[in-house]
Amino acid sequence: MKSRSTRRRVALALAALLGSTVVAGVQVVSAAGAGSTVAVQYRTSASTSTADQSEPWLKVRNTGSSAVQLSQVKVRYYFKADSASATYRFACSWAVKGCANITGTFGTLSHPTATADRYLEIGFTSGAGSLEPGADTGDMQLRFYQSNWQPLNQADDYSFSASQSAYADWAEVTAQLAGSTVWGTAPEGNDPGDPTDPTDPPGGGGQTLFDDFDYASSSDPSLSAHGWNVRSNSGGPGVPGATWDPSKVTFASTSGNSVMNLQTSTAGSAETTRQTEVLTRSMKFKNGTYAARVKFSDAPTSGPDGDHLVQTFFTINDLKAPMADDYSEYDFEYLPNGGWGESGSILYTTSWETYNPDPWNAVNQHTEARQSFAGWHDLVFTIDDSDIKYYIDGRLFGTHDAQYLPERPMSINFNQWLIDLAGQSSTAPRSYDEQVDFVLHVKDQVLTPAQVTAKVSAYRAAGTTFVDDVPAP
Ligand SMILES: [Ca+2]
Ligand SMILES: [Ca+2]
Ligand SMILES: [Ca+2]
Repeated sequence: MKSRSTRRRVALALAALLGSTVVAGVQVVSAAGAGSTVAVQYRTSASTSTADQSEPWLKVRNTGSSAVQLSQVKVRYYFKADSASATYRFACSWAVKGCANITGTFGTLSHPTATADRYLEIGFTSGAGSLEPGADTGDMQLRFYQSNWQPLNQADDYSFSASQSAYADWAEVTAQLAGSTVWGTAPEGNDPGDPTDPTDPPGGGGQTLFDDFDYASSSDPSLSAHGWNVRSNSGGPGVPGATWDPSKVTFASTSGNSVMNLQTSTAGSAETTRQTEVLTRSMKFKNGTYAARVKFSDAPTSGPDGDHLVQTFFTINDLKAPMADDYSEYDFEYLPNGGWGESGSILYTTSWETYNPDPWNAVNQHTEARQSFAGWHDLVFTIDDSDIKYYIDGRLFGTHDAQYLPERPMSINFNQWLIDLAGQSSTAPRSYDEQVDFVLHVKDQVLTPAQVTAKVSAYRAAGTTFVDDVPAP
């Protein structure tokens, strides 16, 4: 174990947020109460046996006696794939609750039948809100199609009915509420809540956040609907008086893959310094696997080099009191130009028990490498009940001890900021980029880096750019 007293605090980023309205936006979702249940209505607007796309339109209705948080509801529509290798894409044409609040992912049944070997699972983000007793979601005009745009055969699909031209209760789809099946009949042997289902992970967990960062801009409503906050409130870490600028978080696509860019710039003064941060609004992430593909850079995109830049991927919660032991933080921090007393490129991974802001006292364990990490890297860390492991590009980078395990859930964050303005004294403008391709979290499961890669590949093959079924704490 080492403590570094020279380090400034990434933690201050969240400490500053806690004073703002952001925390008020954190969803508090209780488990579904007794007597909570829903019904699902179905109709289709594509009734032909062979169609360019399947159009299952759905409504979810609260038939219980207490309010239902839609983020706890999952609806499955079962179908027979057109071939073993067929992949499908989900789309939402229109929905009363807002298409940005509706997710669609595809799964494979563990016990395929003559009419079903796949399913489309519809979920809701926290932005979809709740349903009072008797209320329904209104129209959800959904569709899915083969990724290669070849026609699909609906006649052999378990949940399909050509004659269902108006909404009515439909038991050939299932609904889960907080993990329990409360509506419909799954194809035999495939009840989504069946504890013997071999696709259910042993020991629980497995709920996943995956985001390929496919957005138009930092003000894209989907970005917020998917739970992200692009920071604008002032405060640490970094140069005192610097601006956290949401407009410097941008998105660009190459070969169909969208990448998020965090740009940090300065012309040598606090007034001209622009820092960037993107973080989940919810602190709901604790044990499990965390992964991101991140591009670090050693040089500015323009202007003179040398600033004490920090490029990061980390999880964190709030320090409730100096040295409170239920504080938790896990960092990848890359300093391309040194800082914190270092003179060259250095990468830190750091696991925190707690700290005292004043006088500064850090209780943490870290692993460091003094070399360039410019370019794309697969960053993974895992947290279970015994230790914290950090991996870079599939190679174990550091293992940290059980005394640094988290006590409470955290947010997931990316930021890029300047430790100080001492690395380059010029007043010429310069700017630096940190890019993020995707982020993945799998709750309560330790995945190998190869399993992370396979999971991301599977989401991409299915056309899924976002999913989040990690329950609120
Ligand atoms: Ca079919
Ligand atoms: Ca991406
Ligand atoms: Ca702690």
